[in-house]
Amino acid sequence: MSAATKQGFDTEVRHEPIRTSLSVEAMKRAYLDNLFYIQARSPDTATDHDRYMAAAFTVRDRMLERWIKTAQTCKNARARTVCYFSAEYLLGPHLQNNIINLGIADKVALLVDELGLDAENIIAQEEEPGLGNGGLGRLAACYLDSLATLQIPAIGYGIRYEFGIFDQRIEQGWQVEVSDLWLRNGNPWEIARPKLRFPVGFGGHTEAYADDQGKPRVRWIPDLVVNGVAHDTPILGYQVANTNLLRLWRSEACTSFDFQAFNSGDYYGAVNAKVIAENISKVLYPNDEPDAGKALRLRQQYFFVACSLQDMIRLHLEHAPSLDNFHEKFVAQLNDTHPAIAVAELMRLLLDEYHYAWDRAWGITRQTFAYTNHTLLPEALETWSVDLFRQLLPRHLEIIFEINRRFLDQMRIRYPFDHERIAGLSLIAEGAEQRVRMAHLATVGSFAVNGVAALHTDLLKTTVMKDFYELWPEKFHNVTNGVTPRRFVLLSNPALGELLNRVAGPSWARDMASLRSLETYAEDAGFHEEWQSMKITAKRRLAKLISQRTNIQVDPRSLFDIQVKRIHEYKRQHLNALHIITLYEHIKNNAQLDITPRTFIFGGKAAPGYAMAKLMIKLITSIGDVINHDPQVRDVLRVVFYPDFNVKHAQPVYPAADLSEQISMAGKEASGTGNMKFSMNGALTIGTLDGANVEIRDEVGPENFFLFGLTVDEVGQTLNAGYHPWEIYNSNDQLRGAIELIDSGLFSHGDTDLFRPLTENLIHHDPYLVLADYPSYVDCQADVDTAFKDRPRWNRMSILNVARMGKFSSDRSIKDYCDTIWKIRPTPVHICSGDDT
Ligand code: NBG
Repeated sequence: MSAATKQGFDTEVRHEPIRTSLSVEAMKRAYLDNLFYIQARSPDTATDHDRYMAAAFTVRDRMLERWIKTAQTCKNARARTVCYFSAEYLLGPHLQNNIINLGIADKVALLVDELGLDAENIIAQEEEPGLGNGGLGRLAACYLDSLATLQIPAIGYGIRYEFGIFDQRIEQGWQVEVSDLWLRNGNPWEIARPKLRFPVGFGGHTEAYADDQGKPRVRWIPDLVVNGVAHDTPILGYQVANTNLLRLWRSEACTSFDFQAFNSGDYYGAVNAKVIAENISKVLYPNDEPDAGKALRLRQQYFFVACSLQDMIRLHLEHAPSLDNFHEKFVAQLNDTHPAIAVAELMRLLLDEYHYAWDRAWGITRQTFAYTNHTLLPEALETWSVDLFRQLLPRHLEIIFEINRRFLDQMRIRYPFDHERIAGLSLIAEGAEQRVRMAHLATVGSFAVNGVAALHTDLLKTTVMKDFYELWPEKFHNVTNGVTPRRFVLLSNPALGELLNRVAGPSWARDMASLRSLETYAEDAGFHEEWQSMKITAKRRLAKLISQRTNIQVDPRSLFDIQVKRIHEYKRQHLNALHIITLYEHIKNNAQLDITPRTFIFGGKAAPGYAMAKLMIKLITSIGDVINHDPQVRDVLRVVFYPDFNVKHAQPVYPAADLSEQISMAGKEASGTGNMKFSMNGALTIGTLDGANVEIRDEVGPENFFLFGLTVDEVGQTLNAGYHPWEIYNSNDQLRGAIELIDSGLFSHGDTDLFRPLTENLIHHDPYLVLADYPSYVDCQADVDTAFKDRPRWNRMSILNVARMGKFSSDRSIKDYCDTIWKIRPTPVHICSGDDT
């Protein structure tokens, strides 16, 4: 018997039931114990935050055995493991999600009742970890949920930012950024592992030397070394025991003071190194920021990748004698190019630390990584200046140059004299300043590359990655994004969840394809009534939140027309705004008009340095100010900017939507995932043929989707033919009227200049074809108006949307990754204790 078993640490031995049992009685006692022994409070002195902490620890306790057992099971099975490398995870609050995944929601409801707790207030205490910007980070979080649910051995690796995405306040209609102090009250979900730390070097120089056998080697002598300390969060699957690991790294100075500097009286100099080291994991970069001063971001990328690879190697060498088969035990999925430096780092480790020959090292490296591309926007394709690289990561630059040299040598044989093609394939962009192309590094260093929706993957193959696709067609895959129905239906929309449990059976939440059975109710009048009452309940809930958070009163019977996502010109919130102004003018000019009352709801953050996006927010809030106070229109139109859009605030939004705005210029939105969340909750989409909209429309049927706008091909033709937005402006009275109204100062207290940068840009440049798509958008919105008046038709369309959304569960996406890219199979985990009474 091992020492651990004797001491009762072995997980096979039954734990104190109070910490593991799922019975109401045990959980009640555990909650009170935690309140007392962890928070040091009695029930009558506890604050809501104390109650939240006690509840969180009660739930967390019930996950730990599952977590430890998962690690053991996967270790014993020597299971192939996927390591998801992502600089962002937009997890959202944990408490309710874990309750749902544990399958104890009903029991918790009883407990809350028996103890007379206010569940809403307790839940509201949780600060969400906003460790991401938007879709990309949220996708990573959905994938963690599905990986655990599908029982796939997986580790999520990333950065434990001390400050996540900023909180957004709206002051006088403008966005104001407030720092996100998410850790200030403690984080009950994470377990710090102070002993699990790895050194990470920066800067310095490299040296050639001969090893014991006289072989030429290189070593890197960094001039700064920081430590990465592991912080672990358990990720529980839905109604399975499998509980995966999310391991986030926090940076720390290697020694807390430079004593020499300190003794010589340079106190500030002495703490400086500590400050520099700790800055690395200090703050998440908002995307869409201008390039300047992003050296810290490159540091962040290298920092988390270097820690993660060392951790994987440590795990591997616990069982294996060497790294020869590293790539058989691990696959590392690069979530966009942010972790692409991992390719060079693994090469460095294999060459310099483990003394592999180049070809072996390259073989292992290329079979370890797979790369997901998330954008075609040229400004979002990462490149780093060679000079910066040389300063920060001199050894990696050498390795990248060598990878490139060998790669281009092969290409010159394959494409003799095709200099243009070779320059296009090169990992280095030449020009006034040489730059490292991270997407190229990721592509050359991976065994698979994928886009995130069918259209996006096709565009990758034919545009930015064309030469690579021609070279290695078998390397390219499509994996259409998905979202987790646990958080975005069960948790966000409990009424719909219950309805679906009843008509499709409770297994729908892990088998969303089974929702097809809902189709039989599409014409059922009784079911329509239930459907509509579920929707109106969700709309009332959102209306109440809107009133509390913005002081704007909205009518739940009006059509809720919602656009929530990052604010960006390509996403075209201004197209939506122009439509609102058009309706406003119609009503002003024709009081008798029979327009379906609508509430327009916007939400989303603008990057702090993106002036145009911030002006778009100001425009929306300003339109709202005028419309919401105008007695002539306020009964028909309302405009709301719902501040600080994050996961927590998003959850009540999707269930309340009638109409989902997915109106990007075709070819620009790689996939979109909000589009899926809306549709799953019974909203109908008005959208262009962009990203996953294309597939959503294919699934739900064109008759259940409001399509408008130019296609990708038409966008190309329009731009090639020489696009002149002012011609459209001059020839379309409605459009001109709307833009003139903005310029008149009506929405800006007479200030005719405020919105000029926006309107001038539209009239003279309009890079995202807002004006070109405006007529078809307005027409399509008129169809929406008519459809909404025909309630049986609308209900039918809404039901069919939900019934046909199976494809967009992140479970399907993860299955695709497992089958086509990772070649990983489930490893089910079983636990012995934790009675289910
Ligand atoms: C975003 C795309 C979205 C897509 C998400 C997730 C980046 C770089 N890309 O369209 O803009 O849904 O990734 O794949 O954030």
